[in-house]
Amino acid sequence: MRRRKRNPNVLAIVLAGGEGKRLMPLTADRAKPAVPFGGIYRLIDFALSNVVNSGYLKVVVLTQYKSHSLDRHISRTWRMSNLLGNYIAPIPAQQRMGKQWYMGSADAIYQSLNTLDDERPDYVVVVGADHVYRMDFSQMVDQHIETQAGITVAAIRQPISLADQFGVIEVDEGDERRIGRWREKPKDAKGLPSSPNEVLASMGNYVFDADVLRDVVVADADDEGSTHDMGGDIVPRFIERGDGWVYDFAYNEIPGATDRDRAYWRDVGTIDSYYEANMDLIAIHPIFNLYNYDWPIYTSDVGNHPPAKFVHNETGRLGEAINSAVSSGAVISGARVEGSVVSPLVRVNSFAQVHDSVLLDAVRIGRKAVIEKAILDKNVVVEDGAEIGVDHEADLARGFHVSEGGVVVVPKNTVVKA
Ligand code: ADQ
Repeated sequence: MRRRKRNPNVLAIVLAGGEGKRLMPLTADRAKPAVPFGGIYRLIDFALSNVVNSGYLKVVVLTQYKSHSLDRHISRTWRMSNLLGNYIAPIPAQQRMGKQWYMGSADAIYQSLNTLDDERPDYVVVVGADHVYRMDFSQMVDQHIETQAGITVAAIRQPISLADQFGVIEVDEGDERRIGRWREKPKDAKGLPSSPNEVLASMGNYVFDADVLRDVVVADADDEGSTHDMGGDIVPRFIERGDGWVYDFAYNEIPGATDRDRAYWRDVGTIDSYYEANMDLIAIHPIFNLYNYDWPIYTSDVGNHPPAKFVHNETGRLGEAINSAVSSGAVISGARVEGSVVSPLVRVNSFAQVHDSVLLDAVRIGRKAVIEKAILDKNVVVEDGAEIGVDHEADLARGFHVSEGGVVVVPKNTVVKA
């Protein structure tokens, strides 16, 4: 029997190399985990906050694709943070083991195995960096230790229509915590016996014994048929030998969280899901509550900005924002903002209207402009009187992206003419 320890020594590995193709154009020149979210955050802040709030101090972040803004954010917000100590280290692809960059996520771990030698953990928690949620990973580690699993995979119920985006788990008939069958992104998933319109989906978070993880990624690196992907190649190795266990996210306990809040998990993989997750933050009774200080979501990459300001203009027209989150340094002057997320340093000028939109840093909205259901990336300038999201034909003709759900995305630095 393998040796098990109490008060385990845990290393967290955050996989942050994702390209995020389906989030284009927001990922045109930043890695998906670096995509700004909720005004002042980047997507990776949720995974890292969960790691830190779970009590883990040794954290490595594996970066790769367009990692410049991600590295800058990690060093500004996380590595230098007094609160968290100096334990969070971004590790870029270093070509340690071969000539190429990381191939898949398993290769990223293989090429970083030296951190296991340095840190000598008993257990390794591997998590993605692309999701918005709160999770206490120590509860999953406790279960992993109790069941003596080879791998423990965190899972959540998701609509069957999304099955082809996830690793889909069928549990063992005899034991609902043991994985009977695993399929990575199946096109023809079967629903759960108790709920035919849902599947049990992997959240992309795993726990391993450190020595087991080392053995499995080394074996995978030698396997020429492998795509070196955690979900596609590593998990199936454990399922084949009946050694994969599921941690049901429904049991995740979070201090200070409502039931709805603690069950919240969004894979913001597409423009529509990214948009909806932003909207969830500003619901009157927030669907995901950023104001829970018992499990804070950390970020500090917000700069040294003055407070947000709302002023009326020369004609007495109010500058107002309702059902919205407005970040510091923003000025809303004689304009109306409704149902929107407004990032630092945004300016909205007189008689403009912004509805149901997400404005990233330093966006400028000119006088009498109209913005409806749109995401404006950093530094977009909307000239006086221009309209976005009002006529999708016109939006497409100007080269903007219009999502399936009708969200218009305007790429970084674009100047939008009237
Ligand atoms: P995907 O998210 O499609 O599915 P992937 O693209 O490998 O899988 O991304 C997983 C995580 O690894 C992300 O955080 C990403 O940023 C990161 N990543 C990807 N390639 C990397 C690389 N080469 N180096 C470093 N980091 C990398 C996965 C699982 C599914 C599961 C979903 C949950 O494969 O089984 O259901 O996550 O969203």
